[in-house]
Amino acid sequence: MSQLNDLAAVQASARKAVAEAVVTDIHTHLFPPSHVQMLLWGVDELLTYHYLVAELFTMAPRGLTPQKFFQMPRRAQADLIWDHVFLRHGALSEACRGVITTLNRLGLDVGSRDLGRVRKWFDSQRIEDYLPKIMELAGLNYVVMTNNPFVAEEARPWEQTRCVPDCMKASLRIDTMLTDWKAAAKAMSSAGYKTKGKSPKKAFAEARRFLSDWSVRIRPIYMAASLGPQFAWPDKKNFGDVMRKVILPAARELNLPIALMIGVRKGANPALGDGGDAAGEADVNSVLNLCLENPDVKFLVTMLSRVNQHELCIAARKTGNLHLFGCWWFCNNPSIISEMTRMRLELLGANFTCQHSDARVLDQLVYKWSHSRKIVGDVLAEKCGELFEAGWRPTEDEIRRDARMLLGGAFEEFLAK
Ligand code: RAT
Ligand code: ZN
Repeated sequence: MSQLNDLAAVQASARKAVAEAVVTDIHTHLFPPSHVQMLLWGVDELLTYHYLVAELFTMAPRGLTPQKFFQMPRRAQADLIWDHVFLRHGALSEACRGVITTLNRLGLDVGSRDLGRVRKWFDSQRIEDYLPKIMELAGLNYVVMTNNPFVAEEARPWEQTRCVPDCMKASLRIDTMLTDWKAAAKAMSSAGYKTKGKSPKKAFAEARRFLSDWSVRIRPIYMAASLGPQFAWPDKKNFGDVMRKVILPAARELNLPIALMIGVRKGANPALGDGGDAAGEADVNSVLNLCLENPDVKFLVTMLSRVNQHELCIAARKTGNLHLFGCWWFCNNPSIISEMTRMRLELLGANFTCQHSDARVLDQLVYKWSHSRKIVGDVLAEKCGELFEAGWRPTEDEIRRDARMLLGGAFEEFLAK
């Protein structure tokens, strides 16, 4: 393939490469269809996304309390959000625009504001056809799920042999072990593991056996936890022992990277449920300490506070076992995605995963990826353009290779190394 010889062609090629790249979505909260009701999809689920529930309570009349809201049927909750957030106010937030983009890309007439018609259309869809349709619209090869063995409702279906489509891969969620050892020990003990005796050594060995059995059962591609801003390493007070004696040895034995999402202040307003968590600045040096102390373990890391992002890029330059991913949750907004992607490219080249969707509702894959692709395409065009002006002459293939790196290729290289 020949080198590109003018600036406009380089920039157009970068935008096209990102728009057309196959994407690997490395962190979602989706479930396989065999988990039946747990795989959320459709307009009522889109409208009651916890990002939008939180927005509703910034503008709802005082008489509408979260308690009242959560007691309502899903459709009534969706009606309230449609009315207050979309019709009575500007629908200007990223989460609102997301619903509009999704419906529009599905071919529905959102301009008419006819929620009844939209619902009718969804009622006529079948998940067997709808899942591949969404994967294709979003341009994904596969999504990584979040599979928590400590939630009984989630764990049960895995105990029967059920098939998971190739487009969904598992990750083993271990928050409970790290943040609430007592609860984890109790759950493992009810599942037949001897985690409740007097000897912590024996309990930790059993916990490793539990992880190993789950790893055989769901074949995860990494283990994952989300942690608070107080995350510290070395850690003597909180989860240090569990990390050292259970998680790190299991990561080595099972050859699984550990994904850490750091900076969430869980339950800042518990009344809002999933929408009640807040963000806090964490200590990046702790991330670096953990990686440097365990060079034989791979870490996938994302942080919630915008303030942490620059230092985190620098940490990733200091060690080969730290892979940065995604613009997580409150960072998943155009202005911040643009800033973070530009900064990461400037400090790390294409060796990071620029985004994940965190989709909880299948249909969200459509907007999360179409919005992010646009921003990442613009940033890549800018960076390729600057390199061209410096004298480099890339080929289209090279630009396509780099776009894929940002959207899943670097993740797969990291897993394989
Ligand atoms: O982004 C979200 O939907 C959050 O509620 C969390 O799920 C977070 O991403 C996590 O994985 O803990
Ligand atoms: Zn998540």
